Amino acid sequence: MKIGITGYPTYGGSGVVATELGMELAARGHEVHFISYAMPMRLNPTHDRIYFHEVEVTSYPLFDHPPYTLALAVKMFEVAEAASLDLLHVHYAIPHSVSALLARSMAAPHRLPFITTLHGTDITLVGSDRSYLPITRFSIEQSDGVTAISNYLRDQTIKEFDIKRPIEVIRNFVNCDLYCRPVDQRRRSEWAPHGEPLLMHLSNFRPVKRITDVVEIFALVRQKMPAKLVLIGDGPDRGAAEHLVRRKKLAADVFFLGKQDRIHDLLGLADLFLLPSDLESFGLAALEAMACEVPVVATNVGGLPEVVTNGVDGYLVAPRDVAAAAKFAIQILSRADRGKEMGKQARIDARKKFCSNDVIPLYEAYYQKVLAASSAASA
Ligand code: GMT
Repeated sequence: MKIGITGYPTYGGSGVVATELGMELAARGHEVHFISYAMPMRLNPTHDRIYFHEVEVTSYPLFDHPPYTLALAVKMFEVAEAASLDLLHVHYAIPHSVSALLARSMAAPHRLPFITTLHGTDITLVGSDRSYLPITRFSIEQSDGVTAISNYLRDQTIKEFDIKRPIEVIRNFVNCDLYCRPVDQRRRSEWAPHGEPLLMHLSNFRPVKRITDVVEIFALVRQKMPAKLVLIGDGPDRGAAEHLVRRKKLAADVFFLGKQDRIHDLLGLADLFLLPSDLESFGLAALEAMACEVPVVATNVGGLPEVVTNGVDGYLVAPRDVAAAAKFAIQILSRADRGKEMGKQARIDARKKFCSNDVIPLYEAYYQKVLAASSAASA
């Protein structure tokens, strides 16, 4: 198949899923065209079947806000024509779904079906904001196919937007060959030179991720045992987290790595992964840690219970309950094996449901179903 993929190229789960999906599809023989305003992070165009098309948004003195949605629609249409795309697959409804809808109309009478994958804040925050709700609902209803990354998100979409059409759940995935515990653990000593327990967090540091709670949890752990914390990513709450680290006199124990490309080389160095978000529709970072044999302490919200099994491969606590999160972190890190057994179980659970080898064929089958329905409709 020839597939056009659009997502946010910046640091964030939906962009990561869009990029990894494109690379997996290319590895399976499909031709993949990424269409976006910048080269997606994590895109490693190792296949000659991967193309990147940059959307340039022309500015004009009249435009306070250059119309990216329109420029994207035009680029989608042009790429679809030039490369004879079979379909468009957009990640994150706003504004990608609306651009795809325009591109499909422009392409008529040629068929250009589009699939929208919902990721989370496009529904739970941005999409349900009154100013965006009607157009988000419209573009979901108009899509030729809609998928959600968890049961939670599907149910939430149907409820919030009163959606009548079917939404297919295709869960997020991880490449289980790439994401595994590295045999060579020497890099740990950069942060934990005396073999201290190592806690890790990875996100885009947005308020919903509760980065300051990560620091608070770590501070409680640190009162009980020597330990180190590695924070990967960047975003609006980094300053607040750095300030809290200094206030708690933890600067020698906490490392801010900023944005990193090769996450799979880092996650497997940790003993424990923290994800105390206020909300996660899925929690991709938790899954990536689990695949690397790292147990997770996360919050019991959204789609996280579909990823982490409480008491088996990690623990789930109420949002903002830093004391409970710290209690479980200390419990795991005080064990003789420092959570290694739980980590092994985490990988087993990740492999059971979320390996790309199993999930990518579900997307391929869904593409075929949407293509068949679209050609039947036009016949
Ligand atoms: O909030 C984020 O992390 C960004 C957001 C995105 O769309 O980039 O993430 C959402 O999509 C991820 C990939 O499907 C999910 O793993 C995250 O749980 C989800 N974030 C939220 O629901 C807050």
